[in-house]
Amino acid sequence: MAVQAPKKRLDARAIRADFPIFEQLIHGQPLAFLDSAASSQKPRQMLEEMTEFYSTSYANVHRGVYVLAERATAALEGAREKVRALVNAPDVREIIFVRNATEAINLVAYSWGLNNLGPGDLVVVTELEHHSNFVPWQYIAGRTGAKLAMIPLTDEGELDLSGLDAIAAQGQIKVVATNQVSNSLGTINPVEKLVAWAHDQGAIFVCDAAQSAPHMTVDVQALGADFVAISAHKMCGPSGVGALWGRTELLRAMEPFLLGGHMINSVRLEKTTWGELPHKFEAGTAPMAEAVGFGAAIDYLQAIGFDAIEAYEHELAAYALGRLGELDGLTLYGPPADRRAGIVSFNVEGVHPHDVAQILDMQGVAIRAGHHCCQPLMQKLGVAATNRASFYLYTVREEIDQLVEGLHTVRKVFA
Ligand code: 7TS
Repeated sequence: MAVQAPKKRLDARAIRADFPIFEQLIHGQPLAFLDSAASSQKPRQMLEEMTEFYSTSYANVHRGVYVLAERATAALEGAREKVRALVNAPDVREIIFVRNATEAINLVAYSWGLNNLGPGDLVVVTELEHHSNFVPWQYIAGRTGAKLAMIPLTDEGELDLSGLDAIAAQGQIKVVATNQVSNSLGTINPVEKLVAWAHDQGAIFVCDAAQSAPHMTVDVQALGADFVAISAHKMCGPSGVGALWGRTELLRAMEPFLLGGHMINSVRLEKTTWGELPHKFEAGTAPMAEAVGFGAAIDYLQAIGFDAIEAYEHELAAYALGRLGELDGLTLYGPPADRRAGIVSFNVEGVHPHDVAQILDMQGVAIRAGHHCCQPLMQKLGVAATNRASFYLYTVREEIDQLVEGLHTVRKVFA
């Protein structure tokens, strides 16, 4: 994907000063936090807005007629509008607050899948999926008698679209579910192409945008997808909240996912009827303060600009791949820098990823080691685990240098 020069360049050092986490030393070293794909750090602006909400405007929403309840409701609904604008959804009622991207995908798999899948149907995912966009589909396919098919990967860690016709010949494709950016390899997937293919088959397209929405513009209308899932915690927001966007006509036709308070229209002994969108899918007390934090995080990221963030992370990925390429005995996974987001996965020959990560931790470097919730991908790569370094708008090159220094130490320790 060609990245155009951003209108304004991002100043990572200035941005970093907004993040209190970097004010400490870890094992006596500056913190090189290279695990933002798992969860991002939080800017003071977001933390302050949540504190302000708890301190001045907190009450349960939608139920009260008093001032605080009205303020809290306005804050929650204001946050919903910010999410709508973030993803350019046509209607704010199409934004459902959920706990995270995992819950968003489960909502679709259960509420849409249970009523729309059956024997002879095909659910298509990819070898590159996070378990969150694999296991729910595998399970619901199993429950309904549908089959699960996978789009395979090339050796460079990109989706191999040459076999799409062969997949389509296996059954009636009803769902295509893929991520936009891979959390393991950083691969940027050709989602628009896959959406067009899914629609040609008469299928819906579910986009897991957990790793794209934090780093690039995600426009649901431009994408053409039917559902999009995001998590706030990966994009400078708090944990415990995420959003599902879905098309009105699909959401209206779906059964609810969770049942209880707030999601009803009327409850009688004989029958309960469901509330309007988005409430039908928001049973129970909403993640109010979390939504406010999510909104503040969106404001923060938009003020910097997603074009600038994306371009900066491409530079970091290229820098990291270059520096890691200097090391002997290191295997790098995934596509070249110009076709990946700010994520690099690698293995050090003869050293288990957990040992690598532990030695790096002693030097203040935080990376992830494991299967990254992508066991089908690990199987394809022929490894049990990898090391993964991932970047965000506050990442500076010195952190990548610190990683490379740390890897030299790993090599010495295990020589
Ligand atoms: N989809 C992708 C592509 C992800 O990377 C993740 C989380 C999820 C879905 C699930 O998000 P959640 O907020 O519901 O947990 N990825 C990672 C990771 O790479 N390391 O820890 C979590």
